[in-house]
Amino acid sequence: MTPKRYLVTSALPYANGPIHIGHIAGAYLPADIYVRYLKANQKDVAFICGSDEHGAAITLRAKKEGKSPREIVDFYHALMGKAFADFGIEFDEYYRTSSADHIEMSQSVFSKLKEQGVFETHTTEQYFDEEAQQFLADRYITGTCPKCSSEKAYGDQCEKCGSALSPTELIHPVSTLSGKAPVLRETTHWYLPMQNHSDWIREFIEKGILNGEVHHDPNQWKSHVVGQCLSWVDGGLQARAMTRDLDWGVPVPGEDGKVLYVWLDAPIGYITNTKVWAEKQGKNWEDYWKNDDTQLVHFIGKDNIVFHCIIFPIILKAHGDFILPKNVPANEFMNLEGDKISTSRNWAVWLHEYLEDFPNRQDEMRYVLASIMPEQKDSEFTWTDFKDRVNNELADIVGNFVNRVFVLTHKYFDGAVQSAATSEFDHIRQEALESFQTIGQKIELYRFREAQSAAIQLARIGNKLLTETEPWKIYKTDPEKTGEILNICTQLIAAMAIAFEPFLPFTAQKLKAGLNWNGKSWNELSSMEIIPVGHILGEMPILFVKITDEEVTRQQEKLRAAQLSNKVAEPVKEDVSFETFQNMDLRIVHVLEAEKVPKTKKLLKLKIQLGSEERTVISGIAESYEPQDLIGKNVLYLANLAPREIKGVVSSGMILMAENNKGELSLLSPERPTESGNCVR
Ligand code: B3M
Ligand code: ZN
Repeated sequence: MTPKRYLVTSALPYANGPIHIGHIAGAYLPADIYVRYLKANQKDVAFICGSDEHGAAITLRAKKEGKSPREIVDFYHALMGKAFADFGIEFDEYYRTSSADHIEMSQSVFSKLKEQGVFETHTTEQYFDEEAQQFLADRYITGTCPKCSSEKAYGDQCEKCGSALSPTELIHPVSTLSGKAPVLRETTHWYLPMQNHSDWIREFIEKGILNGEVHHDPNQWKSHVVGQCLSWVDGGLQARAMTRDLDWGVPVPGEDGKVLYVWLDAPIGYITNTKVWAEKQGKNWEDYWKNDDTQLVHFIGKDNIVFHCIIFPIILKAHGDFILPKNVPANEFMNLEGDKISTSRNWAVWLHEYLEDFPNRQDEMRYVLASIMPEQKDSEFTWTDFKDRVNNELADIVGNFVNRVFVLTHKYFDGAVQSAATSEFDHIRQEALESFQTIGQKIELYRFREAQSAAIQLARIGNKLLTETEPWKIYKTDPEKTGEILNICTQLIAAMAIAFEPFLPFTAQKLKAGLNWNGKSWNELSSMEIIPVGHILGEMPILFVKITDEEVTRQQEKLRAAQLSNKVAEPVKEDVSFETFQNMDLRIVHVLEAEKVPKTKKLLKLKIQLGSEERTVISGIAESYEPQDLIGKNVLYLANLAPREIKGVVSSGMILMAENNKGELSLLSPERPTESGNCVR
């Protein structure tokens, strides 16, 4: 069934920081390409996004900057909206979840769910920060992950191993507000009993069946998306709280001091923002959300899969009025110069800064990001690769081809398109048409890398023709054939002007302007006779200026400088007396033996020498050192830490280590020869 209309969404970015190129490659550029293609084919499309302005992401940022949540969201909403627009990501609506429209929409969805008995209420004990007088959910609480032992797990998720967590599962929980250990207190919340929905969710994901009918083709979904969803369902769905004890968020109707869980209100933002858009357009928003002949597609990054493929679909279906997504083509992650992109570590290329540093060069970045889009697995952006792709592909292939055709046509024929009446170049026409068709097919399969590469193929075909026929050599003897070759090349440029629109919209405009031609819509291109004989070409500007080595170095240096300036040391703990310090018995000890502790990843068992005494100590350094690297070293040791039993071994004292930002450990050794057992003071 061909859809009557399309509703395309991109994840609503948190309004707590600027947009970086990882976001763009993940959820915004693929959606923009898809939508531009649909619009070029005159489809009825709504492209919906907006800022996600609730949740701990916002309030914690506000606290850090000493501002109110309102100030934070106002600032970043404006910054992100402008960066998207300047980069040519053309949403039909970019609205906000702190708006009155959204509060009304989410409250009405919540109330209907509540009336229909979709939720359960549970009174449970939850962590509470007595100093901050606040319950601690989600990012308000950190601790050790029960699954992978990462010490930086949040109350909702461990970023290291990806497990979904609840605060009470954390080992050694700590409040991110006060840094203190929290206490337990009773509170009542509305829960979504997801376990009651596992059967139909499994059928929906695995077979594409909804209410006993075919809903979508599950083979068109990416395998990593289906895999992640099924492993959630297999792991057993659980009741999940849909409300929070906070004061920033959508108020729970009729309840003081409680707001909706941000992951309940944020996806409803897609509905609010569609309604806001439709009303401005004089359209009926309900056609987009309540009609089965609408194709709903969510573009997101892989960390949002469970919310869009399991939790939100449960909400939509339980509500009863709404359609479910036909596809969720989530992307994996794009890394940057060998490391994970991170807002908190300031390891990112910020979109608004790219636009300042490279004015009017949106398409260069769009091109590179689409070329390395993490469609099936993680990928990596580096500035040297950026330079290579822009220079060798955009400038040398696309720019050079277009330039040669314009120069020659102006030189030999005063810019007039000549006739191409023979069938000598039919194979070129054929090849070009096939490439053109491939673009559409690949876009419809969400394979944007291959689609863009098919678009560039049009220029490759043209370059090859020029190289093989060398029209500049035959003009004197065969001007007719020269004219014919340039005609074919001009038709290729016209095809590029259409085909580039989804990927390189700024270049597509320049091509049309240079061709002196308004363009045609996608589906009008059925032959390679696009520009009529006798048509006069205009002037074509240089399409792509090469990226210099200096520009690359400047960007690399900028990255490292930003990361350093961002480095804020952990706050220093409260003062202690000299006596307290003196109570710690610090020594230099000699490592005699080292071996791995079986069935653990992190632990080594060391035998150390302290003067004439030998001791055993378990140390969590196995991820940073091999046992043989330690033997024979003199290291810093806390000798009077009370012995503890770890994995059945009594461990005495503790080896002291320094930790870097990546969690790698470094032993501390004396600078000059020092005997084992010597004191440190
Ligand atoms: N704001 C999470 C994120 O930015 C979240 C997406 C909401 S989509 C409804 O990764
Ligand atoms: Zn973990």
